[in-house]
Amino acid sequence: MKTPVPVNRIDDLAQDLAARHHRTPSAGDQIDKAVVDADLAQLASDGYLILPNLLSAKDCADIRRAVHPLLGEPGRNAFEGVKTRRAYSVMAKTRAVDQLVDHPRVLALLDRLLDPNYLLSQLQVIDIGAGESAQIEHFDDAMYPIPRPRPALSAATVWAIDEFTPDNGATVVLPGSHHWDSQRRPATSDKRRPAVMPAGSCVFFLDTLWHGGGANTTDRNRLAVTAQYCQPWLRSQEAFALSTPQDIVRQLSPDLQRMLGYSIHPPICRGSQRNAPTAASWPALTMSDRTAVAPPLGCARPQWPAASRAGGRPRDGASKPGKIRTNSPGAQGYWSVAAVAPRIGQQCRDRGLSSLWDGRRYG
Ligand SMILES: O=C(O)CCC(=O)C(=O)O
Repeated sequence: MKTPVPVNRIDDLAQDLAARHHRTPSAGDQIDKAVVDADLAQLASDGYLILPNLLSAKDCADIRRAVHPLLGEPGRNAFEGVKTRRAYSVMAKTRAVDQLVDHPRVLALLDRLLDPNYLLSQLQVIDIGAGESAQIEHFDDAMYPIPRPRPALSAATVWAIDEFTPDNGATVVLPGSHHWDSQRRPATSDKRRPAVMPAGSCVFFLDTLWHGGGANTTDRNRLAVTAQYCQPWLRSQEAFALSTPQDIVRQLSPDLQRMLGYSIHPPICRGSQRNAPTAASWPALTMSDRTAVAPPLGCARPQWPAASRAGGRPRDGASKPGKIRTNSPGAQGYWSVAAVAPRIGQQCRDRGLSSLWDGRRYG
């Protein structure tokens, strides 16, 4: 075990207090840096890129066979798509799409765009039915209420399991729209591009990019799998730690385990009993245990002092509430967006993404 780091100043909290900042080598490490640099340059300018032919025809056929039985009823509204069927909590239901979620080419980008121990936010199968209308255009990290323009807080992949054509519901993207401010909405005059690509390819985009499922004017369905990933300090769209039984988690790659939340964001976010949770160390819980216990599974809910509930930070780990340090940047001990934004901005500049960031909005 590492020696605990001394904490004397507020800046020391950026370190690994729990001495458990587990970083397994990412499968993305195997991708040539020049390839990743080129992909990132295209993302910075257009907000999206197509990664062609990453899966074989056999991979696609296997995925098609595995996910078809998982598809539910058609959607409840025009956004979900009234002729579109989806499957949720897919991690718990099949291993057929793991190879998409931790694909090295995708992880290589995420490793540079997001902070270490980023999370899987959503994993869905989307089968756009014949005759479906175009989906309402949107951007996917809109649920995080931070003004734009700003860096993307999450990123998405949409994998073509069937070929995406201009008329079968290919995802339609609005190039450059990741730069838009919070007020701007798509106009008919804005440029749109259907993500036309062979089966086995994926479109990768920043979640600040406006897009939508395309209209399917053909007489055949369009099958896709979408995986989204978010910063490790945000709430994910799907609750994978609840929906994925631990006997399944134990079978997954280290990348998948950390992305499901078996990881920590320093100093202590998502800890369990002062440690980073590991799939190996957690007891196997039954489904009824899981529904009875709120996350984090099996941990007593800490009784924070009032100042902590008001937004301050505890002095010590999750199992040991203590006095709140009051030398935090905000007037009432809050770690405000204004306080963290310059750090986010610096990270973006370090990663060559300065064009995505206008730090003055929070200044
Ligand atoms: O199916 C697609 O191509 C995109 C779907 C989408 O953007 C969504 O449902 O949020």
